[in-house]
Amino acid sequence: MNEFQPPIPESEAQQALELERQLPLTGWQQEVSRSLELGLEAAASINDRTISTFARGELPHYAGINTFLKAPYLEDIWKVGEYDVAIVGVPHDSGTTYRPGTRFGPQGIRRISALYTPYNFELGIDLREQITLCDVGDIFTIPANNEKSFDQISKGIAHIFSSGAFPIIMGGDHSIGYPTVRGICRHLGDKKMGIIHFDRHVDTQETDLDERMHTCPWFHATNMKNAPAQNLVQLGIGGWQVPRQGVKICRQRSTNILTITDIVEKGLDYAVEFALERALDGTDCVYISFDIDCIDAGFVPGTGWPEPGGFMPREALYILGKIVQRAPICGLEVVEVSPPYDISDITSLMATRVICDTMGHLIKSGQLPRKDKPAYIEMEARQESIVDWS
Ligand SMILES: [Mn+2]
Repeated sequence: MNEFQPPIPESEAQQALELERQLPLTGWQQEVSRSLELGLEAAASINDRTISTFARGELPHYAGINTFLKAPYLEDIWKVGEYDVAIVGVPHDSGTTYRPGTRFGPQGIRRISALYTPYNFELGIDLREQITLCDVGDIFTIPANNEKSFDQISKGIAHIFSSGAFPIIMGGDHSIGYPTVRGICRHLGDKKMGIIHFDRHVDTQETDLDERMHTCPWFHATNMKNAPAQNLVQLGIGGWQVPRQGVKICRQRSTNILTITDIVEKGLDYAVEFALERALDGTDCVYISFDIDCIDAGFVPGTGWPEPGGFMPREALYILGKIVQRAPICGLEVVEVSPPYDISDITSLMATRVICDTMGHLIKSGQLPRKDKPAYIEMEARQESIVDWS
């Protein structure tokens, strides 16, 4: 052995230092050239000649127009299939039963996402160098009408999903979980999805306050043949806000629940195995529905129904990351961020972290960038027998 060979990396940190070396800088260089071309070269007194007069890229972080991670705003939705990942906002809070404000969730998440760079140290990935990302803006929701909003959401998500771009949905309250899943199911043909649901609440009752509210998405989603209830995994459930009528449905339909104590006592890796085993049993892909209130209320004050005793952020992020690395993921939604109740944007920041971590792990697992459209996507829309929302 050559005595000058570097030692085998022993820690994640050492590996991370090496991984960074292998990342290209092409995307960054293109961004600089584009900024100088479109935004004028900087004033003569500026020594760093990569700086432009008008901010046109990542820097400075406090400047610029707030798309998610300052990704290009894709106004022409017909071109969404040209991107690996499409971020879409669903500003909807007509399904809330206590604190509203999630209609401002997409804005809040976009705003604080400006704090992030596209590079992650531990993963050794750089979104700017490895995938194409766009922000398609928001779904046109109809305030005070859940059902019309659901139709709009399903139609929008079906369009993004069938294009082949990986859909990342920024809610919005959790009532959107039904129409987002319905949009994906339209293009699953005979294939099936498992749903992995991070939450303190079961969200499985048929109606609440006489409507399909944010306590109800999984009752309706698991009525669809593409999303069986036995493949619904519910992680972090517990506390004093779980409606008994929802618990009854979980029992009847045999959903798969772990409490925080289950996960703490049996371990995070047990939770990962449990989730993968149940969500992938007989299915072709996994949809992740991440309710920000699954995290302990101390970390996420800006949410509709905060509940103490939830996940520590690193626990939830660990489980999420392992699941994304090992399952074919068909979409992600992050819901229940309510900026009017937030403090220092920390709830929105948690949502940003969930979204960025998911993209990072999708890259690590080889699911992104998308070379081919995943086999579970059917271009031909399956006709809904229950309701036509096209
Ligand atoms: Mn919840």
